[in-house]
Amino acid sequence: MRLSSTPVKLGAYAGGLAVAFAAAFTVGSALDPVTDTAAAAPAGSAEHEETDAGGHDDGHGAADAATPPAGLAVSERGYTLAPAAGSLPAGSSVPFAFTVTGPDGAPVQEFTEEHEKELHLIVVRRDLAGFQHVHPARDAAGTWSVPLDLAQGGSYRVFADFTPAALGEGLTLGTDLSVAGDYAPEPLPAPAATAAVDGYEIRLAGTPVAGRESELTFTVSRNGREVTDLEAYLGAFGHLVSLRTGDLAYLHTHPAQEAHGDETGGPAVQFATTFPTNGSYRLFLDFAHGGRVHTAEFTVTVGAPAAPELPASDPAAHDAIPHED
Ligand SMILES: [Cu+2]
Repeated sequence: MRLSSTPVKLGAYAGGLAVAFAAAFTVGSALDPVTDTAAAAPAGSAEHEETDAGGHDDGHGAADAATPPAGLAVSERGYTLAPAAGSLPAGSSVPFAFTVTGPDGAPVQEFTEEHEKELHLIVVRRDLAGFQHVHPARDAAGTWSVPLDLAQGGSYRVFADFTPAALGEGLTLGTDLSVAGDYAPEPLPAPAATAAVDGYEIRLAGTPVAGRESELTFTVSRNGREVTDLEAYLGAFGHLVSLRTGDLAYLHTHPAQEAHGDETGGPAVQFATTFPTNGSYRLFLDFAHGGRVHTAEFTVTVGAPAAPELPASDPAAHDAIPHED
């Protein structure tokens, strides 16, 4: 990862890009590169600074009380993520099989597609290295299978993100997967406003706060030029998975703007994400360009004391953001 040594003010720049996103986002001087390296404030402190005039969040909102973060449970609402094996040999293409069992104990056979797939599988080692976002195939008996890159040993976390047709709501279940072999845990990279992957540079702007929607803008460049022909991937120009360090609580966010077929977009992709608490998060941005999917990774500190509040002048714009899960 290439680190930006000089904080760059992106406010005016991002404001210009925002035209394409109509009025759904408040973009402007509040956007600063995410470069905070200061220690996080005590957990929960942001709750008591809630001044949103929208009135839909009393400071103990759905993000951190009524609805626990996703991905922490192997079983929820009668549905269970059941891997065929809890440990696998190391290898660069290891078959992984599992079922999702329903309230009747049988493998679920009917799913509702979300973002063009019945089930999204996210795999990451517990030290947040080795991120994979794959789409398993389901057989007639309801068993899902997909090859995983498990070349390095260690303890992996597997997240299955799906909507059982009978439930009509999305679930993300998580389970651990042990891979035998040498394990050299990687330290969490420091927070940075830029990330490099596959020859692309991605800049992140935004001011993440806990307990309510934070707007994050990723801008994709290549060879110093902004990429304006990002490709649609699974119904959007980007997919964002955020994992909380410590317990790997899971947040999956899609942009408000949908994208299909041969539509192109960029260079900016905007997300409204609700981080449940203060803390460090690892963000994984999937985007498609050149016929391939690329994943940019960022470490973000939520709740750094220096983080400015979003402007309170336009609560309607906040409420207009339609898509966040
Ligand atoms: Cu997916």
